[in-house]
Amino acid sequence: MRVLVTGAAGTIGRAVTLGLLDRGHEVVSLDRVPEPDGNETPFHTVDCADADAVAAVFAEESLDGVVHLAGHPDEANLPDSLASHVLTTAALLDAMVEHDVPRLVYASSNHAVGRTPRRELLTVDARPRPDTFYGVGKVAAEALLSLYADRYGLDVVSCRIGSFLPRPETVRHLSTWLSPDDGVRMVEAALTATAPGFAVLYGISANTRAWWDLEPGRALGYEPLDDAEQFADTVAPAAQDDEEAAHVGGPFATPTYYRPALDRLA
Ligand code: 15L
Repeated sequence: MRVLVTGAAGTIGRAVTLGLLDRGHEVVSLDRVPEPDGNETPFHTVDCADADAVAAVFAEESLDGVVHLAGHPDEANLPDSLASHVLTTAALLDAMVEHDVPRLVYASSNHAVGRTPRRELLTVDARPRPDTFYGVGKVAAEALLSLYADRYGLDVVSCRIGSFLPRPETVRHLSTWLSPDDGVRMVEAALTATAPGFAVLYGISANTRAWWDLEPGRALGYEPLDDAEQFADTVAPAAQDDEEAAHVGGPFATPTYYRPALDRLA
């Protein structure tokens, strides 16, 4: 497939780009930062929230799908969160409709359901329950994906990613880790699954202590091979572990987590 990867210069973007190239796909890269040294793909320096600039990329490139990874990966105020996650997604979806690009894989986040109290394995049917404005942005972006799947027949897979890291660093990560190799497996499965319509999966590795249901991903062909448990001996317990285990969003769901839009009320 010939795939546009947004956020291609970021941590997940670099891993996914190399992984897709290794697996025989072609990648067209897009990021708002300049082309990184060593990049070997066509590269567009474009802010995804700029709908005209996004449309120009689609007019120039022939594409089979989009992997939308761009977006500020942390809490921000509400307008910035909506621009970063919702406006960027809308610009891409509109361009896809206009240019008949049928498939989008979206980097959503566990923080779309992060305020869910952590009890039994969380399914994809859980109600949207964001823990931050970041999570609100992801919920709203998923709503847009659903709208465009229903209205225009696009195939869209929303991957609620856990903790994408070289290796787990905290006790929570032993449940939420997504290894770089599994991240590539996840994206490729979501790109190639037969007619998913609008689908959601949890983007984690096959962690022994997983908090989220892997079956929706498996139904789309995502078979994770790594398990954070192999690193359990290297992860030291910390004072905040219990608090981080209270809700699935971990630190983002704790009472003291940074809340920029409320600063002026303090
Ligand atoms: C995310 O969605 C964030 O982008 C990342 O910074 C981590 O906080 C991760 O979730 C997580 O929950 O560990």
